[in-house]
Amino acid sequence: MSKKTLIPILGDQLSWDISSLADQEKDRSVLLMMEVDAEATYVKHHKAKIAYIFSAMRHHAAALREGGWTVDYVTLDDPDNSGSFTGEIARACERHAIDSIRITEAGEWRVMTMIENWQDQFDVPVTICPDDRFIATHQEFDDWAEGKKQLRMEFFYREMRRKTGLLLDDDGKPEGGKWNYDAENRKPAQSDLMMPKPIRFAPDEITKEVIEMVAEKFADHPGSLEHFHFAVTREEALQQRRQFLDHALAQFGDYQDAMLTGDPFLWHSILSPYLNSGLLDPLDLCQEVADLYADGKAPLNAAEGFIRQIIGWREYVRGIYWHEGPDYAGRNFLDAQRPLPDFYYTGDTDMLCLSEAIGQTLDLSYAHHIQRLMITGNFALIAGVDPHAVHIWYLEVYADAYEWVELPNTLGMSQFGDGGIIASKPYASSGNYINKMSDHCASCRYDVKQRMGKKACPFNALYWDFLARNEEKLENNNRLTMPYRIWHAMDGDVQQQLRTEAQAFLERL
Ligand code: FAD
Ligand code: DLZ
Ligand code: SF4
Repeated sequence: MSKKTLIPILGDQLSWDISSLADQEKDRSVLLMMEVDAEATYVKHHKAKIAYIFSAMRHHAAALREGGWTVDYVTLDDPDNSGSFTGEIARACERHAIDSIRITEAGEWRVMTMIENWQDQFDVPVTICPDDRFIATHQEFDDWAEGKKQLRMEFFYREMRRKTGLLLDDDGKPEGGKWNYDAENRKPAQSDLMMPKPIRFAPDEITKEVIEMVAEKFADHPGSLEHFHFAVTREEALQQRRQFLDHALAQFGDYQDAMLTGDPFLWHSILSPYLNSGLLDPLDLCQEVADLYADGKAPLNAAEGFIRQIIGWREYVRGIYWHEGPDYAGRNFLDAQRPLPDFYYTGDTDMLCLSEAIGQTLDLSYAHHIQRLMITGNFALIAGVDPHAVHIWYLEVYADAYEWVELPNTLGMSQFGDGGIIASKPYASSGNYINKMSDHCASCRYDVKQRMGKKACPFNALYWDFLARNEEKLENNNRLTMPYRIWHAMDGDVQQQLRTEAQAFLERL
């Protein structure tokens, strides 16, 4: 019997044209897909995230089989399941006559280390294929970063615009004359019954079975399965993509930073789980957005803003993750040590902005960017929570969270743990910003205008306390000159009182 190539397809490699399958012969290949306990529990992923990944994996395996591939699929409840990727490769090597292993690189240092050991462990050649679902290769990012003092997303993004040709005119200049229209994308929103809603996909038999299994096996994990709404096939993900492009994209720019009580989605795309697990292709999506702009169906600030999130931010954070190395996860520039407050796992807090963001996260495994950055992230930052604990929470609770994308966003952008590689200043703010961009404060038990006293919004004293607490490390940041000037101009008694109130609040947490 001729030997075959074993091709493991990981849970975030659910793309029909994944690089490990390129040029492979179907009758010379065995594809291996494995639901393993170690991946579900190395952090306590949200129940709906696990159900999404397992169901999407099962549907993808069926599609691959229909396409003529041989797929060996190990379910979590298989009594012989060893519980880990490496254990399952070992078992697959026994089940099949294998002469080589071929895999697309993983999205995490942890898993890459496992894969790099397989050649020695199993004594077969292992080919690791680059993940070509991204626009920039690791080498391109490293070349761009080489010798630069600051690695600002904006300049990397322009390179990606040039590389893809997206939103460039015939002379290679940016459409409309500017690279970035972010200044137009900061409008607060008002509740509107006509607002688009993402499609809720009713669970089919496969999804129902997975949900039942996850409910039983991961009962102690955070989050609910009651509101499961994800697409689990490429066809369904394409339907959500259509829904967004036809009904939300045009307003995406204007209201990108807005927040509304009771509305978890606004004009966001809700496409990140599908982009990150491979059901949708990022470049193809951006090309359609650029075409809609060219056809007059989407304004430039929306099209540019959306494309920037994907070929700018998404590519940039991936570049940073691999460029900075595995020690990035342990950085803690501000030496913040506080444990994460319990209410991040219950939503049980009387600060309305936080209970909204955390409540919908536990229900839906989703929050949009500005909630992650300016509500849950901002609070953890100004309260001085250990950035590693914050990182674990974000990795657990969001359906789109894989370390390559989550870690730089959380530890770098949101918690300033890398000392300013990603963010030129900490994303710290008082209640004022939240009041400007949301309708939460109007219904909150706290008064956002008060800095001190029982009714005062806790974000206010915490913000000043954060600046004072970290003055030595932050005072020379020229983007903080103004806030420090205001702090120093305050009466000493007021300063003292703000700090005392912040401390008292933190002790009660
Ligand atoms: P939209 O607002 O519709 O944006 C469109 C797409 O742009 C997204 O689907 C996503 O693919 C991409 N995008 C937007 N912003 C970013 C960004 N900063 N980094 C990477 N891609 C971006 N995104 C993840 O995909 N996974 C994560 O684990 C993750 N963790 C985050 C943690 C923190 C603390 C913060 C501040 C942001 C994080 N983000 C993460 C980025 C962003 O919040 C999500 O991509 C977005 O909320 C997903 O919802 P959406 O698809 O509706 O996005
Ligand atoms: C996140 C996740 C989970 C919860 N479970 C699995 C799994 O059982 N099998 C699998 O192949 N992948 C899973 N994943 C995604 C992997 O953790 C992901 O592929 C790695 O983090 C590498 O990016
Ligand atoms: Fe949040 Fe403060 Fe506004 Fe309440 S008043 S919603 S705690 S920012």
